[in-house]
Amino acid sequence: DRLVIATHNPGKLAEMRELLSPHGVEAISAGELGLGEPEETGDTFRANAAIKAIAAAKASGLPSFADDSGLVVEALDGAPGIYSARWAGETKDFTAAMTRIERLLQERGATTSDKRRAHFVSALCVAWPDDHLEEVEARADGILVWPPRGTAGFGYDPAFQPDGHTRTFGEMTSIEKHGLPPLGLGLSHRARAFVKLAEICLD
Ligand code: ITT
Repeated sequence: DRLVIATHNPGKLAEMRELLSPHGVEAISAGELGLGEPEETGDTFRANAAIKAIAAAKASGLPSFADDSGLVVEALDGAPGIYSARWAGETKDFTAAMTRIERLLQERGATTSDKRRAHFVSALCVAWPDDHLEEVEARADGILVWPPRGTAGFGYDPAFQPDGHTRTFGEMTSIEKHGLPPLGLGLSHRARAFVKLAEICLD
């Protein structure tokens, strides 16, 4: 079975490959196939995941797997949300994006952890060339810490400490971030969404 992973984000690609690896599918990335990036015009994570998966399935003729994800900060009315990648700008400066979030939290007096709640969302979509679609979504809840800690992972990982843990995603190995055995299945939003998807269509 060949599957296209429809992302141009290297951090995400690495995680999606790891999550797929026990399922015996040969995964090729959108970059390796030279596929372009469709414009993400949806107003939900789910809609943008479908846009990316459908575009890759049409362009490649292969089943295609996309993730649309982001960080939802409760005290900021859900920002940056579906704009999480765009907040880092063309230069993908996530230090600047994390600093901007922290400044906004300070302006709102969000100093205690109950006011610093946030969650990551991952919407996953698999699209087949015959137009069949499967879609799932999951979240991981936690708090935002300042300053950011750790250099693992990507994006906003150093600022996010999941509930029940004392380390940020940036301080975890990818195995720990996924919550894979021996630590239990499904810690990150992406790993949790993946568990749902695997139940539907991967085995
Ligand atoms: P593709 O569309 O090519 O997949 P992208 O980076 O543009 O790549 P999104 O539009 O889904 O992807 O943006 C999601 C952003 O949310 C991503 O760039 C990260 O900054 C952030 N994000 C999502 N999942 C994350 C995670 O597990 N850890 C840290 N940040 C994450």
